[in-house]
Amino acid sequence: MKLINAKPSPFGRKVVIALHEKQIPFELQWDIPWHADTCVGEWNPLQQLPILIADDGEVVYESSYILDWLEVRYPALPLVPRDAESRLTMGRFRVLAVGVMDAIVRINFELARPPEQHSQKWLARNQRKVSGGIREIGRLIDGKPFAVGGALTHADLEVGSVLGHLDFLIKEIPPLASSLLVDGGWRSLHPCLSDYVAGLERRPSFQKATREMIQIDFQGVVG
Ligand SMILES: N[C@@H](CCC(=O)N[C@@H](CS)C(=O)NCC(=O)O)C(=O)O
Repeated sequence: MKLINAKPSPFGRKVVIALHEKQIPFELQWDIPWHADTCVGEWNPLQQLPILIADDGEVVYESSYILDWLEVRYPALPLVPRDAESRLTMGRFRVLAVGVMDAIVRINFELARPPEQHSQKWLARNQRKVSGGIREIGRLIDGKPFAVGGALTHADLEVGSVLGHLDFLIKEIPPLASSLLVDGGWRSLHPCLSDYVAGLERRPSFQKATREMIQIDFQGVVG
């Protein structure tokens, strides 16, 4: 199967981690969805990466849905708990992680506009979502090594791909740093978060899912 992915996408990273955890061989193709020569329109009506193309030609997009699809088609080495209550808890982590990442994307594009067009109200609203979501993730994890039960699940992939991305974003996209350091930054929002993320990042699957910053013309997208 082939994964079309963007650098340095946290959305793509969770899919890469799932593929490694489930020991599914795959080919990686890089694309820049923000640039005019992107291939996304060919495969995904929503024009976003990651996109997974199965060996039989089936095209699957939207990172959380790709995780679900992989679990159904490749049930070995499961990343979803069996009991329904645990699956519901897993879904709550997904909601929080996706909500935080979506708010970060909105902040990023707001800041890509000329400074005189920045809406401080909109930035503050989205910063509250980032801090609130991360604080709640920390409260729910509360010192445990895994978000749900005693093993790695989609909840850890969802949360880990976002929290594990924050230091990277602060370093690589300087305009984002001040928004992501509001309230003292993600580590200050709950005392358990640093250790939780460090534990995930030690896993071979997370280490193999490396990140690299590339030049992206965000201004060109919103300008
Ligand atoms: N909800 C989507 C978000 C994916 C996403 O935003 N991908 C970025 C690359 S990191 C993208 O392709 N953006 C292009 C666009 O939104 O037009 C998912 O989870 O797959």
